[in-house]
Amino acid sequence: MILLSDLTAVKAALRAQRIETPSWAYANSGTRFKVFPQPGVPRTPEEKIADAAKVHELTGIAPSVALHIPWDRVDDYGALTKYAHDLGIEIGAINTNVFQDEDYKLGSVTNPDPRIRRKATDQLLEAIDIMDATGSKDLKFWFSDGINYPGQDDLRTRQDRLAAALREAYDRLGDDQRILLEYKLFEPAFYATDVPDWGTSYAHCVELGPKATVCIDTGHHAPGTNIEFIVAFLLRQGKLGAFDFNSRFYADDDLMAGAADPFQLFRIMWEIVRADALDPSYGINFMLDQCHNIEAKIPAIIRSVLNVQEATAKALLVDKEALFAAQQNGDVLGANAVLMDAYNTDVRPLLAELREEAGLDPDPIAAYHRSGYQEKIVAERADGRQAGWGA
Ligand code: AOS
Ligand code: ZN
Ligand code: ZN
Repeated sequence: MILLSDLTAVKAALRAQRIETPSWAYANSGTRFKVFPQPGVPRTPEEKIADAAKVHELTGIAPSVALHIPWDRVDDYGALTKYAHDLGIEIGAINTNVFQDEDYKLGSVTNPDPRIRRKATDQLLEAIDIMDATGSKDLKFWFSDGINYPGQDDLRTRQDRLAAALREAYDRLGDDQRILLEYKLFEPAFYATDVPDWGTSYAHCVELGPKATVCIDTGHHAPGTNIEFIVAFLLRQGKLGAFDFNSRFYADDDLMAGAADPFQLFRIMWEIVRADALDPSYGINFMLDQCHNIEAKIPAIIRSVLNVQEATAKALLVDKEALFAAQQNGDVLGANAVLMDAYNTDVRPLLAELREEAGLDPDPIAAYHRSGYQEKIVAERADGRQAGWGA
């Protein structure tokens, strides 16, 4: 039973929610088998930012866009930041791409060749210069580094090389900047990845210090992994910095967040709500990391934002007192029922009302289709190119 006063608090929490969209999700990207190009996709970082601003305009809760360097490299980051601000959004996390250069065949920061390690580390430092110029607070590292065969390189030495590069980057961070260290079980390395799991990321972050936290990409685990346990554990340690939300059926599928398993997304958001970690002041960056290969990109990103918002609304509706009481009493079925009641609530009318109260269209996807924006970008952006994979 939800009281009116509770509903006011739920709405306030939802109004404060922030989700960051990734620049690369607006561009052409897909699988290694085929990238299906779409008309109207952005050709420049500015056009990606414009699309992100459109998503924010329609949803009201996506006021920042993550950049990926060098995909989004420009000459003047101050001007790019001003361009974003003029459109009503911020530059979010700076992602470093140390996986698409020929030199990185055997790794970037863990490469056996010190020259290549230097080059990769310099790229990490360049990203901090970009943070200084854009006002971005988050430096996100995902290293594709790893090996394909037993014996190919020394597992332990590679950890030492990784730690050295991370240390150099960490020591260069400003007071209000931090590292988000993402992990991934496999791909492109198939035998051993250098940061394969949350434990490895967590240990490096602890070694580095308070300005290093873990980024959980929801698609980066072995099938069946209990991701909400990882969320709860890292929250308790104060080491959860960010999410890369997407969904998957098999591996790193990068599908729309909440599409494959909305219940999992709800369980994750419940741990966030349970820890009072939803508000932006807590410091978690709720990002999307997706590739839209066959579906229209901007509507897919809007759908993902709405899916995260729906999961959050359901998590906020969990009757905490009833849940904790049932848990304390050992009432297994009762406790589970409290959680399921919240999950099974249709929150769409509540969210439509919330949007109307904020002066937004209650149906952001329909509003996008009516807006004429898609027709405009298709007409203006002939020669849309692949700004992500294979660029
Ligand atoms: C790669 O699998 C990771 O999810 C990274 O976050 C990566 O930087 C991003 O997907 C863009 O390729
Ligand atoms: Zn990711
Ligand atoms: Zn990924």
